[in-house]
Amino acid sequence: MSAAPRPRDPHARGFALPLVLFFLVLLALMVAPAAEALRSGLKGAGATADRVARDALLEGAVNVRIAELLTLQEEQRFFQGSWQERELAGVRVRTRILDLTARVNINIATRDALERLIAGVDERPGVEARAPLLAAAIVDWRDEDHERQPGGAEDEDYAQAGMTFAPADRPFLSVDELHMVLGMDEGLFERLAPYVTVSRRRGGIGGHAASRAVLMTLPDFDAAKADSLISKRSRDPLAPATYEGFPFDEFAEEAGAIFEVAAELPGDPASRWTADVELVQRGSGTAYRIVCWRHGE
Ligand SMILES: [Ca+2]
Repeated sequence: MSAAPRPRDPHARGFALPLVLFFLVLLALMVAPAAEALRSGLKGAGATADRVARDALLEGAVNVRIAELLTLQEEQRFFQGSWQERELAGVRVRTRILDLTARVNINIATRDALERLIAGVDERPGVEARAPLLAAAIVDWRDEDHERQPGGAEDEDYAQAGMTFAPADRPFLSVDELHMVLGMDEGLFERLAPYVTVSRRRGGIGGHAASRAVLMTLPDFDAAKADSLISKRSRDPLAPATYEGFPFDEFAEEAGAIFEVAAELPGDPASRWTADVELVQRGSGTAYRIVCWRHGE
């Protein structure tokens, strides 16, 4: 069900803004030495010091974008994950914010949804046979029981495959944990990772930010419907994301509340720092919680 609208304090933003501006100034002071170190190339200081300075700058850039998120009302938080380039303390950085309802929660998605996602992102031959098996193995990894899903994999299958570990039988703790699922290979993991998350508490998909592959995990959604919605969205990103009465509201109760915020140096995706961030309404203000940090592409 859609979340009930929360009462708003008309002074909430006015109260929060000075605090956020103070936070931004503080961050600028924190990232300035890192930026100066990067600009000067840390001559003679070595690669490790360079990396520390770069990481401090990029973590600062992520925090700046989080601070900006806090200044927005919930209905203003439309972020589809497009990269923006900007200067931070004299260094060019790229940042992006993505509403995580654009990603499939692998801890809650149904076997059918996982199968549709895998079939949609893996274009290699044999995917029709591979997708249902892997979707079942993902569900077996996270479910508490040892009953094999049709085509799935439980303890004995891992043992037979020569693995020294068995399914965790609890929710995935990270997207990287998908690597351990029987049948997962690096090629598929790399195709799948940009479309999945473990940071959300609920399972739905948000119509205003989800990509084509993710929209097509929804029941009764096909390529034509997904393309139609994406085209409508590109004409007016702030329009309510609906498609012929499809009840996105019921699926996306977390929309505008949980985000992936990333920063990297231009042309260097390996430098990327990413935080999954949950915003929580607290009284007249907005609090936030960083669910996890990740480094790398
Ligand atoms: Ca299991």
